[in-house]
Amino acid sequence: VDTVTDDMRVAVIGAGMMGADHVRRITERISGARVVAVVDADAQRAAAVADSTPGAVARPDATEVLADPNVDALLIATPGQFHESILAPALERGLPVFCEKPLTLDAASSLRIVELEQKRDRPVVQVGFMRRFDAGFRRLKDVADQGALGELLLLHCRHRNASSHLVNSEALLIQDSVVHEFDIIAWLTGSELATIEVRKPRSSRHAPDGLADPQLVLIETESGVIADVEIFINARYGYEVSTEAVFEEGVAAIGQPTELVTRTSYAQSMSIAPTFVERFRDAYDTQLQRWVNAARNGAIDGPSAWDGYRAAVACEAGILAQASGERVRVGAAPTPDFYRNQVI
Ligand code: ISE
Repeated sequence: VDTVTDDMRVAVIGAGMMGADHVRRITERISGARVVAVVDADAQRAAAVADSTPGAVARPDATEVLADPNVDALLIATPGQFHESILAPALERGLPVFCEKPLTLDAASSLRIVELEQKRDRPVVQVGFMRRFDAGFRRLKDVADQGALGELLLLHCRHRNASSHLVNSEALLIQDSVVHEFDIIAWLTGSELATIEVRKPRSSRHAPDGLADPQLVLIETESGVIADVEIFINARYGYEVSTEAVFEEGVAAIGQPTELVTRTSYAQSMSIAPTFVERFRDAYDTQLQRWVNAARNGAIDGPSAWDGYRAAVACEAGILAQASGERVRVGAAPTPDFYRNQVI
């Protein structure tokens, strides 16, 4: 940490939508950390973010910040295909890391990361599955854990984006978007995922070439819960992540856009978030504050690289299911003890 301000000095790698949002969050909304470097291959983008962040400099690549003794921690917000090449040297150096999802794009590279991490004395990589910090998802998890409505049987999940220009392939739809459901369903049910099947209805005319949108992903857990996930990333009307959970003695629903209801001109309307940045803003804040607090002590307080690995295994199965139309088994390795006492 900075001996004068006592702040953890963070280098943010990737200055796109999420990277820039995290820089603002660290600078303006949470405590105990400040951004000292912003790295992006696009020099203008890095400069634009660094210039509006007191004390931060722009850098063209991660090599320098990885070796800089004045950098205490990393936040990785580049696209997933670049994560491994930053995570590996960060782990060698033992830097605390917050890594946006997905950890990596496939199971083999995620496995390499968790193997490298296990050479350290405890987990140091926290993965950005921010839904686990969302008030609604946490309440749903409490209902499931406390058994107030009996056993959980079914989940109906909707995941809609108004439009998504970055997700433009079948695989990326799974790795970038459905990866959240793989994580949250395993977390909510406290069970490993067992099988995945993907069905494609007729596609929207707003879907990009080569991508069927929407798609229906059916996920069965080892505990026998079935989740149907509608993923629709060109839904046009706004951003919606909502879930209805069916229990033996009732249902519980979260994520309905009810924050602001207006009545005017003989009509009633509710505001809907335009993107995940607004919808999950509080969850992102809580997630990062908890990471900063933990990382200052060399620990994590949230989803681990193992959760990232498990999600990567599910993504591989999901991509196979998407291409084949078959129901595909998800075969993650058993959780090592190293990752067992992570309670989130
Ligand atoms: C994006 O990368 C996210 O992580 C969002 O949460 C998700 O809703 C969106 O579909 C992804 O593209």
